[in-house]
Amino acid sequence: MTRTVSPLLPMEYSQEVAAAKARNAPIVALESTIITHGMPYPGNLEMARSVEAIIRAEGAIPATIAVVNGVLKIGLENAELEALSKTEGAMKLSRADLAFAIAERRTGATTVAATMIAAARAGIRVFATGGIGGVHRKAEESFDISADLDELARTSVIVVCAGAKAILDIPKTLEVLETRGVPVVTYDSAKFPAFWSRDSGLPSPLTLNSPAAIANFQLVRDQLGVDGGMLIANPVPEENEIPREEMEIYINRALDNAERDEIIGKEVTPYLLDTLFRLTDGRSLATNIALVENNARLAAEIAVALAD
Ligand code: PSU
Ligand code: MN
Repeated sequence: MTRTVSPLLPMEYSQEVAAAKARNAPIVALESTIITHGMPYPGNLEMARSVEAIIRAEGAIPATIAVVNGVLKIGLENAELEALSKTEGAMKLSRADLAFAIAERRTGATTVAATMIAAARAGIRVFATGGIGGVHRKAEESFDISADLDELARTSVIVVCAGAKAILDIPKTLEVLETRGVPVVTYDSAKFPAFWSRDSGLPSPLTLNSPAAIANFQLVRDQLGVDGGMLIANPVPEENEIPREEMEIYINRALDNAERDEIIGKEVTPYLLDTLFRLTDGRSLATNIALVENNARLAAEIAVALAD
């Protein structure tokens, strides 16, 4: 499906991404909410830089996506990345408000949903992140279901993550993905991973064991005319894992705090992530960085395989 887009959209490629597009090189998109709302400074900047370096080492080009003063950036120059990592009060942008930030010349970080929209618009097919948003625990009362899930259903980008955080209701998250026709493929394991831990206790709907097999699956979806995204779950490396039982104690405390402080809407996820970093004394941050790096590597391999 092709869409007509305004030639006036203020969208800019970084020098590196523009060059990669010109020679049809593999590109991996990266989100920026993880930088502004997902991790504290300076760990966020270290993570963002090392993830970009890993993608380059695998033979692909990184494109960190954000809105800076109303310009949709596809790839950030070094100084822009550093500035964003220190920005306080950046908007957290999803499908509902990505265009708002551009129209109103604001600065904002893109969530998984908004990054997918921008990546598709820029012709980038693969995207690496840490964890996706999903169905929150007690969603039957709060109705809190991330727009990431709907975006996965409608926008044709491959999203590589480490599963879903147990701050979410993982069974309900998988149910919604199934209903909306999103393939959930765990890399090299039959178990769906839960971010800090390699096993959520749930089987993975699908499993594939190589980047080439993932690229081939996507090719067949294209040939069939099945659009929409695909979720690749990449289990955190064993040496960086934090056991599920241990995290559950902290998660319950973070959820209690969120309820007590009456946190709602898009504040919920950043609040929970921040509380968990503090409760685990930064240990969850080290794991978080390791798993994003691991996802960047796999995403780059998939992008290279798709280009072949
Ligand atoms: N989950 C994580 N880390 C993150 C996020 C989610 O483990 O950084 C961020 C991502 O940008 C994701 C967004 O797209 O939070 C989801 O927010 P919400 O639940 O408000 O849709
Ligand atoms: Mn939400």
